[in-house]
Amino acid sequence: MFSIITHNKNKYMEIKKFIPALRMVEMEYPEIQADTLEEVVMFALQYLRPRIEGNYIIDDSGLFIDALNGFPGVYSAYVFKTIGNDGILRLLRGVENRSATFKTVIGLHYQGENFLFTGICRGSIIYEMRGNNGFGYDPIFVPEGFTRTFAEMSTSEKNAVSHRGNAIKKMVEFLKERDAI
Ligand code: ITT
Repeated sequence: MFSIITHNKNKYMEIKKFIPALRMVEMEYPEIQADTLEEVVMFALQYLRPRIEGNYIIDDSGLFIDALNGFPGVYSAYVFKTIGNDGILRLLRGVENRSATFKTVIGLHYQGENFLFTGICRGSIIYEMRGNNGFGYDPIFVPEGFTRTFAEMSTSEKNAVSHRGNAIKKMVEFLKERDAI
């Protein structure tokens, strides 16, 4: 049995495509202020250990914009809540370098031990919002080699190239090697 601890239904639906038996648990956990997603995830995994039965996963992701020296990065959730996609587009007004990287760190607690799996997706921030699928920064992000935003893709199309998809594929390989799924 695997649980994902999150409040984000979209995230759950993306990961469930790879692990159909996954269960969503909406429990609060502290997201510490740290310089890396890895530290945030490690702290949360340890915090949850006495509070969750069985194997569980958490996902912490962020959008790192080159021209903003990696901002919003570890602050992506707060920035999305405060200034949103409109705010990011405003910050990038007149900026030519639109390159950005999405990164996901998945923390897995499996049979008493913690493991991290990382995935990235390079791409660029476009000049307006496009598409209604997905969530968060999806309407302003076009992955490298594509012309559509993540918000203009199906969940399967996004999973094939996304930061989260890349992290999950590593975790799935790990679990298959152990006959866990
Ligand atoms: P949790 O309950 O799992 O923490 P969250 O939505 O707060 O859900 P994160 O902290 O991982 O998730 O995400 C940081 C921000 O980045 C948040 O505003 C998300 O909407 C956004 N984000 C994360 N993954 C994304 C993706 O695949 N596409 C677009 N935006 C994403």
